[in-house]
Amino acid sequence: QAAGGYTVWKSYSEKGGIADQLRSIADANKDIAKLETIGKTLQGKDILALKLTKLARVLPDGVKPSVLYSATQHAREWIATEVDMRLLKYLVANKGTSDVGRLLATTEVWFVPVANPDGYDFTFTEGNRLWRKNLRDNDGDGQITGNDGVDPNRNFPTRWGYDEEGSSSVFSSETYRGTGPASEPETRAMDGLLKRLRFKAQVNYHSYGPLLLYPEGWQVETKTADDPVYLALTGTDENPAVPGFDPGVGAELYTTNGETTDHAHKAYGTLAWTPELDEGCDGCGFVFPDDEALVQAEFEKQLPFALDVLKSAPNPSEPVSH
Ligand code: 0X9
Ligand code: ZN
Repeated sequence: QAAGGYTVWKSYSEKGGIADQLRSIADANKDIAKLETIGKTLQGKDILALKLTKLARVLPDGVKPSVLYSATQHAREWIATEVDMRLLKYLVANKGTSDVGRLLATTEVWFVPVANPDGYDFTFTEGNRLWRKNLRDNDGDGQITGNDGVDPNRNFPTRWGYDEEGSSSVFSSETYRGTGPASEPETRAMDGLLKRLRFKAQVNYHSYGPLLLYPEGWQVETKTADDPVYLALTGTDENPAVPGFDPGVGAELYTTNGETTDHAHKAYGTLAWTPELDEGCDGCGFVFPDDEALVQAEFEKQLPFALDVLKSAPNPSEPVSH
């Protein structure tokens, strides 16, 4: 895998990359970490999920209230993976403190820092920095071109293919939905985890915003908008849970169907958010700067909301907010 040359960014599969980092964290923290493969990509890469909780390897999965922090369904949204990894590293580093210790005693914290490893690695190769989708060879010509890839955030079963506005039937579209619900192995891996764990909450990091979106995304007229639990954790326009972020129902931005958080919410009753992280500079868009201080600042900005969601997981009807 061609990669390297960056200060901050690491591909999934390079030496010392995200997959290696997840393996090292799990090996070095056997008391609180368990790594598992939740599926394989089209190219056969392991899609890794890490469970962080006290007695991670002794207790069965899902015995405590569980929260999933997932990232980078869209290959080019590198800041999402970095924020997710820094949250994991923060909890590990602070496992001995009373605050984090209590969270690890009472909840399970799950991480899928790269939901689309094939696509993510592809963006580290020359000329492919802005690739979004997975690496499905739609037209079967044996190469990856503009006709290829399925949007992992349009391939979920809930409202899959509901209309042509919220996803596309055209191979070359950035929102191509695939040939059927959960046609992609990356979707089945994530859906399998969502179904098995029935998470209290999912935070599915994307970029770029700054926005803090929640279901439902397929149409504007949904009652989720008035759900007091969503409102309490998301905050208001005046006082958003993430400073400077615009909170709202996903569909108000634009409609989507077959989208992950709609599926988590509708199929499994999970409270689910899509933070659209900052671009890092005016006009940077999907290319967040390779700058340690800016990346760390973005993580620190996200941390209070991420922790509020975790603290609220045991009793979501009485949400905690910082
Ligand atoms: O289009 C998406 O999948 C997400 N935006 S991104 O720029 N990261 O691709 C937004 C999904 C959130 N839901 C809705 N907007 N309905
Ligand atoms: Zn995205």
